[in-house]
Amino acid sequence: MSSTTSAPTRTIRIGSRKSQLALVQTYWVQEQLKQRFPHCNFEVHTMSTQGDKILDVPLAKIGDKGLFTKELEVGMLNNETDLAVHSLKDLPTNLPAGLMLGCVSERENPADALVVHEKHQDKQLETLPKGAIIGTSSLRRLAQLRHHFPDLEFKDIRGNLNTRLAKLDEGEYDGIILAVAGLQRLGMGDRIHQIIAPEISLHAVGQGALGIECRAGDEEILALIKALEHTETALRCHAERAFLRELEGGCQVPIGVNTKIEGGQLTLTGLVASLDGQRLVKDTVTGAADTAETLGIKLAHCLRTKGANEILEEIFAQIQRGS
Ligand code: DPM
Repeated sequence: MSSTTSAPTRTIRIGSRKSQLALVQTYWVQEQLKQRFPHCNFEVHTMSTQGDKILDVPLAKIGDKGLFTKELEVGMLNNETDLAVHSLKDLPTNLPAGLMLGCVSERENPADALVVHEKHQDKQLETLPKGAIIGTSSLRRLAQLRHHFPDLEFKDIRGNLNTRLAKLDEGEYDGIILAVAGLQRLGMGDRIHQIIAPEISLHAVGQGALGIECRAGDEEILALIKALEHTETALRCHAERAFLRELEGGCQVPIGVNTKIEGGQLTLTGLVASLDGQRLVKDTVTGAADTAETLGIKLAHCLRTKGANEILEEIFAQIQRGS
């Protein structure tokens, strides 16, 4: 007869997509959790999502809700995994019943970057030749860049980061637009040629931060993942997500944001753009940082009265027609 006094090692199962970027992010979370909770065992379970399988269709036409997250969510609801690590910008603002956003980690630079073909090493967005082809499949980037640089051409691009960079290097594009955070996490920060200023292009909601999702009310898991939360990033992202949720925009509409917190005050700037870049509706609100969600909702209402409604309705109709 043997008895043991130490508690059995608890195994926590972390769901992740299989892409290189997703795995880098998930291993980072796993390592952070291991350091803080050495008595637990953290196991990574990889899964493919719809967004990983459909590579030949422009993102905006597939429909957006949960493209990169659904399979990971099913895993948690079926009790096969306990938490899931996402790029926060890919996590829909309305989560399935039974799940919650349990943690927002510290944000990296949320801006977008221009990466150019080697023949344009001395150029910037402002100085690329007329007709230069820029690769992006983000409607948000497309609309804002078209607005500021009407002489550039834009072409869809899909695939993971390495595939996109290869297409650029082979000469299919003169430049491509990627998130600074993604390039940096993959150790490819040296490919960043120009960081795009917020005056030119506002970033996506949640860009640069990781979101950890778990079962709603799973206090044991929440206590673990809350240890990785970065309060300032969380407040900023809660304001951004409330703004997007209130506009009922999925992740594939031309909606951009920018946030900062100074002296307890949160400033949120948001924009809705028409696809041709002709119309940009933009405004800014400021208020106490602990009222983040209220600020997001307030900004959404401001933009609606300034014409955002009309633009969004047009875009949903255009996407449905498949144009
Ligand atoms: C979402 C968009 C894109 C990703 C749309 C947007 C970019 C698609 C494209 C919602 N998700 O930003 O307006 O350009 O074709 C994605 C990336 C990252 C997370 C890559 C990227 C890394 C950065 C981060 C794809 N999701 O934006 O270059 O963690 O914020």
